Amino acid sequence: MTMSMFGLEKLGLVAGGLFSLLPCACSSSSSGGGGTASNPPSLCSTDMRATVYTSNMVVKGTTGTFSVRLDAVDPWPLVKGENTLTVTVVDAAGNPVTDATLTLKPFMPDHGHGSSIIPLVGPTKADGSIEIDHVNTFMPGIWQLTFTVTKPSATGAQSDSSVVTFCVPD
Ligand SMILES: [Cu+2]
Repeated sequence: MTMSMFGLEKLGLVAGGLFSLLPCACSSSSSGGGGTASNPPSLCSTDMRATVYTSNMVVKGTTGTFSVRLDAVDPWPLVKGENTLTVTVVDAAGNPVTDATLTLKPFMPDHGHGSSIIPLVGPTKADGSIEIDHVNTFMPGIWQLTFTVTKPSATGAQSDSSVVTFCVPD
């Protein structure tokens, strides 16, 4: 009786030894990947050139004469296809400029091409805001949006350009 119990105990120890080895072999193969299955990082989250839109963000002009305030980007993030921006040209003090002309040119620096669809710049409203339709970012990836502002003046036109870099997700 005592001998057989001792025998079972021995068997149990042997079995326990085996089981303590098996989970080790098992866990090293099953949790080798870190345990969490994550989606591959998106195109835009890994590109450090991409700017994330924030409400009323101001894109400074290269000469500091005029800047472009992005009042709305619809939709955000930009989609492959048609987008609408609402912008306001502002002077160095941040005040709206209502008598300037504005153009917008989308460009993909990685592919060296723009968009054949010219963005439609609407009239300047009383508050200075301008709606720009048909901002056609038709491919996923980095797009540079270049705003060019020209303001007529008796002493010669003033101009400036602002560039913002957005990423269009796949
Ligand atoms: Cu492209």
